[in-house]
Amino acid sequence: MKTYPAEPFRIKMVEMPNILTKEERVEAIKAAGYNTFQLKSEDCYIDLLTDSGTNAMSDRQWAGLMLGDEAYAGSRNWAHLEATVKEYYGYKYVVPTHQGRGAENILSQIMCKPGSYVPGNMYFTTTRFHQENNGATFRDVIIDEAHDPEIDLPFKGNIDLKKLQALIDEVGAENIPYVCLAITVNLAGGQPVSMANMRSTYALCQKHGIKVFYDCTRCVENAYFIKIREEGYANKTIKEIVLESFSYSDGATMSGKKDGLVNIGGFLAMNDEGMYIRARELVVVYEGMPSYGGMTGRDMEAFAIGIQESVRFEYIQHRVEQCAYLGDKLIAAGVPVVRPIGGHGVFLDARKFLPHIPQEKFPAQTLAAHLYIESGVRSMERGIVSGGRCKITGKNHAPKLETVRLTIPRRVYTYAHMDIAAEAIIDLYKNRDKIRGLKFVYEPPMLRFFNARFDYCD
Ligand code: PM9
Repeated sequence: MKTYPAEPFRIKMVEMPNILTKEERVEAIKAAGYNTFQLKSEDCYIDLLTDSGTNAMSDRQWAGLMLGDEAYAGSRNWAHLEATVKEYYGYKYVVPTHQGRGAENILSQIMCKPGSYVPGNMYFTTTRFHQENNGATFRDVIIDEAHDPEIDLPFKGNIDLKKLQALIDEVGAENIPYVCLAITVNLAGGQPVSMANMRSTYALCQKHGIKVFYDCTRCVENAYFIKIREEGYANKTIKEIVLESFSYSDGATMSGKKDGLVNIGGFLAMNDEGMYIRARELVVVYEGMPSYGGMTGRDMEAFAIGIQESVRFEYIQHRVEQCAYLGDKLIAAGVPVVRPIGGHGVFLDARKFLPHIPQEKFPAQTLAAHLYIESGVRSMERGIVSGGRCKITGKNHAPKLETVRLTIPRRVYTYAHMDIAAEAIIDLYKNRDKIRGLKFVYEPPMLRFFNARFDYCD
C-alpha cells in the first residue's frame, strides 16, 4: 500500500470553522448566485477554493512581521526580499508588486503591442487578460496531451516545440516578444514542465531572438516533480533545481501567494537592465515605490522567509503528496479526475462526472455548487466559465478541460480533512444524475468567473 508523509509541522494556532446545515448551505449558495467565489468564507467548512494567499505562515514568518520597516522608501525588508529572490531564483533585477497580476500587468505593458503574439503552455486567466489588454494575441503551444484528462504523462505541462516553431514560421519571430512558460501549468491540473523542455524552449527562442518569461508562481512544486521524475535530478536539492530552472529564462512573474508561502505579494524579475529601468518607471504608476510595490514591509519580510522555507524537501514533499492522497482516494472510488495528480490540487473531470449536462450549461460550475451544498467543501470552476469569451468573435472559449479544482492550501489541512472531502465527492458521484445545469443571470465583461451569477436552467 502506498504511504504518504506525515505533516512536517506542528500546529501552534488553530482556526475554528463553522459547519452549516445542508438547508443553510442551500440558502448560502443561492444567495451567492451559485458561484463559489461569492460565498462567505465563514460559510465554508473545508475551503479548497484556492491555494492562493491561503497559506499558513510559520512561526519564523510571523516573527518576521514584527521586523516590518514601514518606511515609504528604502525599507530594509525590501533589501532582504530582493537579495533572497536574487539568491534563490538567480535573476539580476527584481521589481516588487502587490501580487502576480501586478507583475503581469507591467510585463505585458512593456512587451506586448497590437500585432504581438504570446505563445504559452495553456492560458491562465489573469495572464492572458493582461496580454490581450495590451493588444497581443495568446497562442496555446502546450503538448496536445495536456488537454486530455486521462493521459498520464510525467511532464504534461511541456511546450510542444513543433507548435512553437510553426507559430514562429507563421507570424515571424519579430512579432513574438516573449514566450510565457508557466511552471507548473495551473489549468492543466498543476502539471509540471521538465528541465529538458525548459532548456530546449530557451535554446529555440534564443536562436530566434525571442525572450522567455516564466510564470513561476508554482516553481517549487515544479522542481519537486523534476526531482522525483526526471533522470539526473534525484540527488539534487530543490534549491538547486529551482535555480537551474530559472537559468533557461530571461525573467519571470511571480505570485508569492502560492509557492512564496505568504498571503499577499509578488514580483517581476529579469536580467535585462533596460527592461528593469522601464519596469521601475511603471511600478510607481500601478503598484508603489520600487522598494515596496504594493506590499507592506512586514509582508516583504514574511515573503523573503517564505521563499527560503519553500525549498525544504520535507515541506514540498508533503505538500505535493497530500494532493496525491486526495486524488488517489477519488481514483480508487472511480471518480473521474485529471491524471496525473498535479502539484496544487485535484481536478475533477466535470464532463465525465455530469455527462448529462452539456458544456453550455456549465457542468463544472454546477458541480462546484453542488459539492458545496452536499458537504460545505468549497471548490472552484476551471472550465468554460473561467475560459471567458474570445475578444474578437465574442464567442465562449470552450476548453476541452471542464474541471472543478479542489485546491489544497499549503500547511493548512490534515489528511483527515482530505478524507472528508473525498467521502463527500464520492457520495455526490453516486447521486450525480439528479443535478441540473446552470445559466448566467449576470455575466461580467472581463474575468467573469470571479463575479458572475447563475441560476438553474428551466
Ligand atoms: N491564481 C488561483 O486560484 C488566484 C486567482 S484566479 C482564481 O489559481 C498563475 C499560474 C496563477 C495565478 C493566480 C496568477 C495570478 C498568475 N499565474 O492571483 O494575481 O495561478 O497573485 O496571481 C489563482 P495573483
